[in-house]
Amino acid sequence: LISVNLMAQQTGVNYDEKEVPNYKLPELLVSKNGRKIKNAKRWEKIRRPELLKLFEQEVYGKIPVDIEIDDVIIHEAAGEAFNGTAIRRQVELVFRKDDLALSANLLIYLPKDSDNVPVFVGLNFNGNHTVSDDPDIRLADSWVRDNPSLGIVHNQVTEQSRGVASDRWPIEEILEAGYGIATIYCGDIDPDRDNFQDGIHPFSYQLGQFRPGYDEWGTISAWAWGLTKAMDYLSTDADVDSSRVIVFGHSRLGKAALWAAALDQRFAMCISNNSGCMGAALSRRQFGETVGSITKAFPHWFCENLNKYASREENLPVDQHMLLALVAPRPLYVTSATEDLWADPKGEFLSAIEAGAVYQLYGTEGLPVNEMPAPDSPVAGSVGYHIRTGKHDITSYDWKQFIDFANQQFTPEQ
Ligand code: GTR
Repeated sequence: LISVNLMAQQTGVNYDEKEVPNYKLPELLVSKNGRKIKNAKRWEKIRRPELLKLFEQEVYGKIPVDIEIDDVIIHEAAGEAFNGTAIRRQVELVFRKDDLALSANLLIYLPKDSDNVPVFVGLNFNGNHTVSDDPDIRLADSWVRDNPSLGIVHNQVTEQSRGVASDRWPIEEILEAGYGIATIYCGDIDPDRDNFQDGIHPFSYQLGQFRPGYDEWGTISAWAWGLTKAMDYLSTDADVDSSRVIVFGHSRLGKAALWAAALDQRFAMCISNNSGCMGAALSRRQFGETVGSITKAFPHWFCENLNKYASREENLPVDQHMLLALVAPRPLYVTSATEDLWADPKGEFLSAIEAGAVYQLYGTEGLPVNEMPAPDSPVAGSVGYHIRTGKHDITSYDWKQFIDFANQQFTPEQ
């Protein structure tokens, strides 16, 4: 708490519920020309496309070109993993345009001897080889932010970083529960730095263009695009049940997961873990991270248009409950953590509540509560939520809830 208060003093960040401004959310179920959206059909025909477009133009930036997978290189089709209980598949997705080439390396684990497997898919922060101690995972070779304590210097990983994120990836538990898991290093798609000459962005440039247009893709849109390409591959993989692919992500990668689920309705379910500002949290609350602070610290994440709303959240034509609503009617799970005030837990919860209005158009309940549940007490309808005790992170506790939620949603009712 002391450090949180200090931070608030130093930077003018608000962590006081009493200082949350009075705000009015933009109407989820009224169209641009004032029409009330009363059923799922109108939502799909009128309001959903309007909102998708607003998020494209004003927040994440539209993906300006269709880029298809040009080549699939199977480095390993069915390597033995986890003492023979699972198979490991390593697939390089290659994209080409003129003299440009980009490789996204997809690592997949599937329970051994099963078919039609539902799969969790999400990006990772520092390379596929960080998610497990498994010595056979190929090392990332794209740009990675330096981190000498992990042996990452000159923006290249070494063996030293193998398995460093394994706490966040309880792969054996996931496999035991009957799910597969697939991941790509986010930097394979677009390195997480304010540079538009690397990653996938140059594939969309006209001659003489050096950065995306003001309404074109930032890094989060690029990552979301990468997730849709993972989905392209997974839907060709005979061992995967492509009707049960769950897109998930933590923090900045949770923002990307939500945006991917909004853009691509092939994802059957979405999990947002501690995604915070410009993820699940309501921007108008201006609690913790704000549009001003995020666009200053991470100018490359969004389209340039978002800068107009720094300290002007009330002018945003959308708020983040609308992003969550774009996932409907597919199941959605949102998490917060008690010490993750920067991500505004209450704003994440309220946003999930508000999105329920669209789930109701489809005859499901959304979140079945009105009040924020106590820590470590998950609640779930077609929208699920928990606030975990602890800090900004994704833990085995979180994963256990995701698995329970997926089991619940994927089991046909008797
Ligand atoms: C923070 C950023 C958050 C969140 C987080 C993360 O620095 O302000 O929006 O994305 O990084 O990705 O861990």
